[in-house]
Amino acid sequence: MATQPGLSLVELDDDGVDRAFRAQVLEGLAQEPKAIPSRWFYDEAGSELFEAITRLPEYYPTRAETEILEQGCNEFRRLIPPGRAVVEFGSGSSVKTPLLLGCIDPAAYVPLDISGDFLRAAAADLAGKFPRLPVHPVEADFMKPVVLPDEVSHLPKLGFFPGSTIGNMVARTAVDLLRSMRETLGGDALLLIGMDLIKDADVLEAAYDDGQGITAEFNLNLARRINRELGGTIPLDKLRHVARWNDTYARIEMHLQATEAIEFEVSGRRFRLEKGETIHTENSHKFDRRSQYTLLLAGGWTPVERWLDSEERFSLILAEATRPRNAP
Ligand code: AVJ
Repeated sequence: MATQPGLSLVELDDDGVDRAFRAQVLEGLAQEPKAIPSRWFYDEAGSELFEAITRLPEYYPTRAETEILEQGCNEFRRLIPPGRAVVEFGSGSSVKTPLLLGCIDPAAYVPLDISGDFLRAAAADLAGKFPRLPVHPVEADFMKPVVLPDEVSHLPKLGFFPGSTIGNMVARTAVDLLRSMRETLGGDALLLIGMDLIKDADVLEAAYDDGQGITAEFNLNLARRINRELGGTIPLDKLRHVARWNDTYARIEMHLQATEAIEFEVSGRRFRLEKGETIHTENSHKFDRRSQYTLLLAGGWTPVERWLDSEERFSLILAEATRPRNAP
């Protein structure tokens, strides 16, 4: 079922608690090994902490991707025809989105986000920078196919999914998302997607465990949010931030690890962590060219061009919706 415009997305229960948040936290803490989806990092404090992460010396992805967007303008213009509706998955960054829009002569800009507040702020910011560009924000869960506004239904689309957010998903979920993007954007669409690259484990682990402890705060903020919104009693001082490279799955994993055995409550239910046990809070998959191509092709997108930053740490890929045809 495609998301319809105008429906409220965040369902609250009688106590004003986000139903999906409570359900996923309780389910994730009851499971072994314990895990909570990383989407719940991004409350207001979490979003501000992520902004601070993007400015850290160790966290290269934002700077590397911005460099590609700055350097690639002429090539984007050559490969992306004018007159497209740019559909951004996520509410948009004040730096990256204008770089792209300023390059390619789009006909409209459609930011998609589940959070109406972030969405309206980003849309207003953008409208100020491009006063003649029609902006149509859509409050939607982009993990599902989205019905785009009538005003852009006749326009060919360019999907924009920067930041290597695709890396937060395991392959099955990433492929589901790519396929649903193709459904949202149409058979004549293009997709410009950012994907972080495999590199030395030391460099990756430092990017997710910085010297100032901002990423640790970002991770711990999830436990703080659980305590505040779900009546939790998690002892924050007995959890430590862990970021480790999992070479088998080519991903950085973030965990919250108990420094001693702890017991706590969430929404009236009791949980226990043994000393050293963790709650897995995030995957950030890293790619090489082959794994990128496999993932995109599995999701119905054929790569057209691929750019790296000058230090070859990050990549941006342009792909086109794969046309149905016979293959051997
Ligand atoms: C916003 C999902 C791309 O995985 O690098 C940064 C989030 N987590 N530091 C990433 C994040 C810890 C980030 N993404």
